[in-house]
Amino acid sequence: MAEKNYESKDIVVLEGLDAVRLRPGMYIGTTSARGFHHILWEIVDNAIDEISNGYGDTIKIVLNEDGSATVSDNGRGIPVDMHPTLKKSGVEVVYTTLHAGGKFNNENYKFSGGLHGVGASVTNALSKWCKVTVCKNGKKYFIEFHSYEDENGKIHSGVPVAPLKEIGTSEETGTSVTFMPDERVFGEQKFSLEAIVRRARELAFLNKGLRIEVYDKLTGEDYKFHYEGGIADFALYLVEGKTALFKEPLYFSAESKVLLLEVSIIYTDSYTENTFSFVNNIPTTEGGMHETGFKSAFTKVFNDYARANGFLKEKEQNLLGEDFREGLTTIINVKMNNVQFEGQTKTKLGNIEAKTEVENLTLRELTRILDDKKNSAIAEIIINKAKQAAKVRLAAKKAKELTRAKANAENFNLVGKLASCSSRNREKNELFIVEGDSAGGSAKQGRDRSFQAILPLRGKPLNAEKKRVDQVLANEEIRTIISALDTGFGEDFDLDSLKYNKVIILSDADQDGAHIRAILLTFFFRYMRPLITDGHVFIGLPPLYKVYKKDYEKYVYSDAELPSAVKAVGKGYMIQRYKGLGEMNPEQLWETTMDPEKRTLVQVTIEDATEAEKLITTLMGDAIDDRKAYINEHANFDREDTFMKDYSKVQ
Ligand code: 1YM
Repeated sequence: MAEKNYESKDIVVLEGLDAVRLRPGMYIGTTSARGFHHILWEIVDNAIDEISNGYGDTIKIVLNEDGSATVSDNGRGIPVDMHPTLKKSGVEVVYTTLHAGGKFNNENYKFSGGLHGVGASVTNALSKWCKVTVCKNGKKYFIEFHSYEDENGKIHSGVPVAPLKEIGTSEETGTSVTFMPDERVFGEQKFSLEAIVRRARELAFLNKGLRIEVYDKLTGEDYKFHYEGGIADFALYLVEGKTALFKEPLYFSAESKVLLLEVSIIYTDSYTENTFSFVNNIPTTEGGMHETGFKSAFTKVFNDYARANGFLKEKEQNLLGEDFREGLTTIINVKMNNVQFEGQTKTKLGNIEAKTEVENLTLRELTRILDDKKNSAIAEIIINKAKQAAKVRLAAKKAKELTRAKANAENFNLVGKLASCSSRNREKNELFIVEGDSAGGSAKQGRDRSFQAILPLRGKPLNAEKKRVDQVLANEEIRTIISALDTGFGEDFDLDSLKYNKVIILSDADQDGAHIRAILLTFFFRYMRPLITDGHVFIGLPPLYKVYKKDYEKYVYSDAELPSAVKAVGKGYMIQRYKGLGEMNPEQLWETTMDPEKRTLVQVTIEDATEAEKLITTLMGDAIDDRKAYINEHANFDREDTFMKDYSKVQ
């Protein structure tokens, strides 16, 4: 791309800053953890844009001891010359004007990243102070902004303390920004190293060649990410611990007038499909036009190849998309302008043109790849796998029909297990899936039978990660769950038929309990995903201890809370430790774990689909050693086990 000169006069001004403090939610969605981190990513986005445009290669993120964060890059440095009409330096304009930036002047930016594209000024507006250093033209420049309260109690945010000032010389070029999120906006929050590292890694995968470093001054931990293979490396990362069917992912990148497309494809011997798509570095969890276009091209190219090369006989039917996608991990990375996000969580690409563009580019590129003789072995592996999947699909269909007939016959049996509730109010009804018959018995007696149903699980339900659909279905515990929920599963899953608004897993606070929980979540993740994404799945937290005296008792839900409970109960206290749910009598179970007024539920969410996917693979997949290491490292049965942390937020 031809280099364009850029000057401060090119900055387009669309709106003032004032509104941001007043309604932070309008600009960053929320002031909870997500919004708190969002203001960091706004700064990082600018650095990524600079590097994507071909200037510099490294971004450093430092978490400082005082709670502020520093982001720096080695690009050209934000323009420092005077904006002709605003009479301010480029840096000041960028940090004090909403929507300031070349981003709105398509000639200068090709495709720019960023979620809301609200820009660095929002970070400044929501910070207590913000300091920017620019190295450019052999010189070093500095400006500081602060947010202060005037004598009338009005807060003025992001105000320059002084104009941009030359403070020295420098051989280098680049921008460095340090900001302190304002606790008047965010309350007391800290940056999460884990979340930042995870996103930094993702950004390094999505932007081939980019170096991104994260350093936590408090702990001394540091991380460096750099992937020459980009999303091809991402695909390999995602299938770590699984058995890949070929070594190097299939990869292509292509460009049209409308968009830039990059795809990588790898297969494993598993039976599930994983598509991860991104638009302008943002995960499009709900898919959208780009995914639709890709899928239709993918199926067509492979069917055509299969026909042309004798893998499909004339009288044989075409294979289905789902046949080709069994065991497939795909990453689709799109960069384009004027994106429209839709869907419940605004993570679905709505631009219609993206469908045909991605479809055409994929048709062209995949055909080219398959026509290359050195890929014929891979093509054969993929087609044979799809043919096998088609066979199983037909067999599973038969098995399903059989199971349905059988399930009807066995309904009597199921009714015996499931203690259903009397109300038909789906909005209020709850289903408790309870580990073990004895806890199940207590739960049945302790519950409010008007809206709480109990399903005791006898054995461990089988591991849903490893088995094919027909095998999953053959398992009695799983079938029981499916019939109880009444939603069907897999492709047939229908959320509208769900009989319970909350599905609550109650298992013991030990290794077995964690395993059962993981198995159930894996099953829901694989075969009833909307149940999770729509927020119907919860984990119930039974207490670990009771601290009591003659006429006073207190339940304790974590080891951390124990000392304060002991203090509260006072002299002469006694402690009972609950090893399992079964040790509680019905009243206790109701009071501590089931009563909506008093209980704590952890809602299971999929915050980060790629991470969830990896976690599921590690916990449930083949690589036993990985799993052991993972469990040993993370599983802390003091309510903090990572399985819950990664999936959940406490309600
Ligand atoms: C640590 C954060 O903001 N880097 C950064 C930002 C800009 C430039 C370079 C830049 C862009 C352009 C020309 C251009 C920005 N400039 C603007 C604006 N790092 C960080 N590095 N020269 C320098 O877009 O053509 C907004 S961001 F608007 F001033 F051009």
